[in-house]
Amino acid sequence: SDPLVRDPLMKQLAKLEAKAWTAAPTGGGSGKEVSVLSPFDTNVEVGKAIWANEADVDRMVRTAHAAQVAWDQLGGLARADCLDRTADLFEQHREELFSLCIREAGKSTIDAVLEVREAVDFLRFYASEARRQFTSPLQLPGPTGEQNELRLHGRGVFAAISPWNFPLAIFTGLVSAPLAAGNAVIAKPAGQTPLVASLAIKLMHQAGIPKEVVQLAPGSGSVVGGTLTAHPLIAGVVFTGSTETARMINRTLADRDGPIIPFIAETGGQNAMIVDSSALPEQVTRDVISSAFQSAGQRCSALRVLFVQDDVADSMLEMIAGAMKALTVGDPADLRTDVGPVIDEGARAALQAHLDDLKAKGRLLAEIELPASTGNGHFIKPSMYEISSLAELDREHFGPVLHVVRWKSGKLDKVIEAINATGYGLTLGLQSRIDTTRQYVEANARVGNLYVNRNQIGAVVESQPFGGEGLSGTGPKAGGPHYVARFATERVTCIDTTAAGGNASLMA
Ligand code: UN1
Repeated sequence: SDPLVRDPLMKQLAKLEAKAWTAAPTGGGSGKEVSVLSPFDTNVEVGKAIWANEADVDRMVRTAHAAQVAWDQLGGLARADCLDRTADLFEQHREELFSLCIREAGKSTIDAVLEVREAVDFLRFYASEARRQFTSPLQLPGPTGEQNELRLHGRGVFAAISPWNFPLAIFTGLVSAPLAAGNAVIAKPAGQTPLVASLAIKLMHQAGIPKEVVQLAPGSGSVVGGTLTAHPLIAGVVFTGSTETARMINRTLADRDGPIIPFIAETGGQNAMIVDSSALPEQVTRDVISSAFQSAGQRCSALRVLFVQDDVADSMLEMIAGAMKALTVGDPADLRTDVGPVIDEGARAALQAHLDDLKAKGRLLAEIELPASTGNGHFIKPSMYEISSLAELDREHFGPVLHVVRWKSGKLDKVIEAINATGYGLTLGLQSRIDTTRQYVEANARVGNLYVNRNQIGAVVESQPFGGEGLSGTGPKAGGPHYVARFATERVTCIDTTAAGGNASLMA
C-alpha cells in the first residue's frame, strides 16, 4: 500500500480523526455552543466549543487578578520551569497538536509540524528570558554610598488576543511571554481555532501553571475581545491580527476607565520581494513559491508583491509559472499537499472577489486549477497576476495570490519609495548578488524583517526575531531579546549604604 499511509505518524493522525474535541472557558462558560468545522470539508465537525459571555470574562479577569501577585512572586526560575515543562508536554502530545492544526485550521501536515516546533521554541526561549531577566536585580551605577537596583515585575492581567493562522505557535507565544514576565493571562483564541488553543492551555495547567493564572476565553471578538479590552483590571493587551482590529482595540483602550496600559500589536503587511538581474533564477523561483503559496499564503510574512527588474522579467515569470504547476492543492492531511484551504467562507469570498476583479482587467499570468477533492472546502486557486503598480492594491490580500510589478533598471529607489508608501513595514525579500544594492535596501526600506537571497517566511525564534513597524505593528519583535521585558513593569530601589544610613545630617 501507499508508503505515506503506512508511515507511523500518518497512522497516528488517521486514528485521531475520530476524536471529538471540545473547548470551553476556564472555570466554565455560559455563552453559546458552536461547531468547529474543518476548512477542508465543511461537512466534518472537528469539535465543539462553548463561548464565554461578558460575565464569564469578568469572572476570569477577577480571579486572574487575585492570583497574579503570587505568580509574580514565584520568580523567574520557577516560572521558567513551568514553561519548559509545558514545552515537554507539547512535544509529548505532538500528534494531537498536529492533528488539530491540520483539521481545525486546514494547515498542511508539514506546516503543522513546523507550527508545533515554533510553539515549543517560544516556550523554551521565553523560559530562558525569564531566567535571564527576572531572577536577580540589575545593579545600576550610582554615587558612592548608594545602591541602585532595577527589578522587573509582572504588571497584572494581560489579554492575549491571537489569530487563526498560527493557532498554536502565535497563540503560545502571545500567552507565554506575559506569563514569563509574571503576569496572569486571559487568552482569547481566534473564533475559528479554539480547539488547539484549549489543548495548549490544558497542557499549561498540567505543567503546573495555576488555573487562575492562565485562562482560556473562547468566543467572539466583540463579546470576549470587547469585554476584555474594556475591563478596568486589564494591565496590558498583546495582539496579533489585522491592522483594522488593532485600531479598534486602540480605541477601546483609549476610552476605558482604569490605568494607561501597554498595547503590543503585530498586524498586517504588504510584503514585497525585489528581484534584480543579478539574482539566480532557480533560487528566485523556489523562494517565490514558498513565500507566496506555503500555508496558502496565510502568513502575515507572506510575499504579496513581486518586483522583477524588466530585463529579466519574462524569463523569470515563465519559470515561476512553470513551478506553480507542480503545486499540489488539496487535503491538508495528505503529506503530498502543498496548498490547503483558506480559513473560512468569508476569507474565500473576499479573495475570490479580488481575483475576479483582476481577471476581468486581463491581469492573469498563471493559476492552478482546483482538483475535485476540494469541493467541500474553502479553496482558492493559487494564482499570479500582473499589476501596474503597488498602489493598485488597496489592502492586504491574505491568501495564495501573488501580484507582480515590473521595475525599470536604475529605478530601485522608486521601488523602495513605493514599498515605504504603503505604510506597512513587515517583511521584504531581496534577490540580488550586488552588495551595494543590499546596503541601499537595508538603509532605506522601512521593514522589520529583510530576507536576502532566501524565502521570506518562517522566522525562527531567537535567530530571526519577527515583527514590523508602521501599519504592521508596534514592536518589539516576537522571539527577540526585548520582547519579554515589554510585558513587565520596572521598579527601582535606591538604598543609602553609608554607615550612618543617611541620617548623619537630616538635610543631606
Ligand atoms: C504571522 O503570520 O502572523 O515568519 C507571522 C513567519 C512566521 C511568523 C508569521 N514565523 O512566517
